Amino acid sequence: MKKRYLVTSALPYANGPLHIGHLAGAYLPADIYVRYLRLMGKDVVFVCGSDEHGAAITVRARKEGVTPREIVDTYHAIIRDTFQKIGIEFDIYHRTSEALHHETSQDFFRELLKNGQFEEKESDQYYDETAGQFLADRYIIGTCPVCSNPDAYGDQCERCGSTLSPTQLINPRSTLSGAAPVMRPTTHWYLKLNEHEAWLREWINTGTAGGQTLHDPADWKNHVIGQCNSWLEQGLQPRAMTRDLDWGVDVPAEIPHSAGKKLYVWLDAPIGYISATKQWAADKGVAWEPYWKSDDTALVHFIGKDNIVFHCLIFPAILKAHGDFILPVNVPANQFMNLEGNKLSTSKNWAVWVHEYVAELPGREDELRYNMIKNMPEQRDSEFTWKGFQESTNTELVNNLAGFVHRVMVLTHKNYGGIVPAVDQSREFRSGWDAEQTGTYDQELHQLHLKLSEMGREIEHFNFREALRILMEISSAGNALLQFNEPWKIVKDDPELVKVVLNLGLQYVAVLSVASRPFMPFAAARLRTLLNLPALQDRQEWLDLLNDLAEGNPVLRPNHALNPAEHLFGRIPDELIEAQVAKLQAAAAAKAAAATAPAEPVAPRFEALKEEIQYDDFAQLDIRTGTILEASKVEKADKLLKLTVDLGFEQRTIVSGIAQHYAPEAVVGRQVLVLANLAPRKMRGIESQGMILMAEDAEGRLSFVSPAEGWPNGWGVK
Ligand code: B3M
Ligand code: ZN
Repeated sequence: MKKRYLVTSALPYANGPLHIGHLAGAYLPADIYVRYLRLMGKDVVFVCGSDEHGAAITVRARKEGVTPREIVDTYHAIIRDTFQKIGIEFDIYHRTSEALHHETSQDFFRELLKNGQFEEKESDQYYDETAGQFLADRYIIGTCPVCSNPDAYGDQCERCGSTLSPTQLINPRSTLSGAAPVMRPTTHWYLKLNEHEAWLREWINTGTAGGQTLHDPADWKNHVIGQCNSWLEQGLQPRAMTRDLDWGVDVPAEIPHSAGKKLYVWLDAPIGYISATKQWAADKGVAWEPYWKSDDTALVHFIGKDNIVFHCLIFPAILKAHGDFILPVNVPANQFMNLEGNKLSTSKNWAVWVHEYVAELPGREDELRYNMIKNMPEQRDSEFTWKGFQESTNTELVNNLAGFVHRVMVLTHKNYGGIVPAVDQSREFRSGWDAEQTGTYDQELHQLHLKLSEMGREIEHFNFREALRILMEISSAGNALLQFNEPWKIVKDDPELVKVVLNLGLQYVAVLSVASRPFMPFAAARLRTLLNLPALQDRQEWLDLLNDLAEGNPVLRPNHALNPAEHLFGRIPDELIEAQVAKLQAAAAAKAAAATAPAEPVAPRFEALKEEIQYDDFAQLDIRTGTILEASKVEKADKLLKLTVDLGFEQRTIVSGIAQHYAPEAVVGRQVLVLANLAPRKMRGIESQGMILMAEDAEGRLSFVSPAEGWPNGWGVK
């Protein structure tokens, strides 16, 4: 094992809530791994955050008739709270819209450019003349050349699953205006991925890079290596790392031709892991560099299978191209989880939403976690069913685990007043691990040690299903220990044997109270309370337990007083399951009905009218016609342009928040309306003498309001 760990989970797009597929794919496995590492006393940082850029966000904003900012603010908060409620414990949950992230990814861009990693290339891309903008792949729909679906997207056909490029679409049209897009030349920066192909191939297949062995490929999942190799076989092509968009991280302003260009979301998002680490370190007052630049750190990316090439080929190429960053030691991607016989689908509303689950089944977070881990799609796709959820809860958690814990606790209270009995360690009994075998106290502790180490090894190898199985095996063996020895029958005849069996049973429970924490942190905490043991603090308690068991030391000492017995889990009744299945079907049916209904034009969301004013209030505003003579970006303020405006009788300096909508060169010569009697104010050290009037729509787009062409400057607006 390494000294230090930096663990990441894929940054969820802040364009919708989380469903169980997300949870099972990239978050639960990471959470288990991290909790285990902490219990082993490792230095580990677990980072995640919202991915707030890219077409995923702007498409959603358009659909809802709100700004991208409103979308990311809403879903960032929902997602962050959902993680917290379901017990996914990041050290930091950051966001890619933070200034620190913009700066970090811009620095990466500069460094890559400086290192000669980019080529600037002109190409023709679809442009919507009505909307006045280049079209991201998602903004173009047309007929799929493979299956003739009339509504295929520029990057993918959702009906037949083909990966497409916009030029393959038949009769393409813009989703912005409905118009047929035209081809226009545009320049972008392309990462020369072809130059990284050779070392990536070697690294993926042998774990060696630059003559150094970095990992053992046998530890990587076959499907991960397989997907990488199928990409590598096709040959890596230079890939555009910038886009013509109005939402995202700006290409640094000092770079020529950067106006209106944003970083490609798959360049900025993974760098989000680094920004998050930086923020965490700054908050803690420690250095972030060791987590990203030191060979004794293990970097592990948890993701779903649709993100494999980005994390195993493109991001490593970016890290290498930058220089002095480490590469991931593993990318244990999961496959997909299906739901009740069908693919999980946001667009069809076929999903179990985690925020709804925690609201509707409060206190049952671990039951969901348990079922997800038991069915985790580690090597192949798996399936969630409500029936299966009910069964795993009722038979495994209630009957096996909770039943065992309750029986030992109740028997100890009944016979020994809730005090751990002292035992004669030489007594033999029937072992819970094998009905045919006699056991001794020492042997049982030894067996617990073996099982606990086995669990740890499985977790270290990302075999979480297997680790959970062993956890339940310990509980089953505890039950068998009671069943085979029947302490309730012999308490009169052989009290010494009863003491041994109950004392041991309690040691099992104590082991479970530590070993269950990575999987079911809430139940683990309840177990600690039942046993009257201190809450786990992630201070190497798993490691200490291993050492104690190896030395034959019981965890609970004789005379330790327990708390009253309580049920650890409650049964899931049929009604609850039936209601959830009905809800799922109703939601999907409603969605399907809405999709086939004739499309209603989306009513724009107009702002509410402001309070009524009198003419005199208006007459106080002195609005004049003017022309912009000069324009430049304001340093370190990505929203501001500094303008010189001619008002006919004088020239004014005006700082205007339009930089994200207009490049400086595009506004020079524009005729505008100026609020000329607004009190001057300083912005970024520049005195702004007035305000340019702009129209703003629901998406936050801005437009100049101009007088008729050729109108003279300096005249009033009434
Ligand atoms: N936002 C894509 C996804 O949710 C994504 C991952 C970014 S990880 C750097 O599939
Ligand atoms: Zn198709």
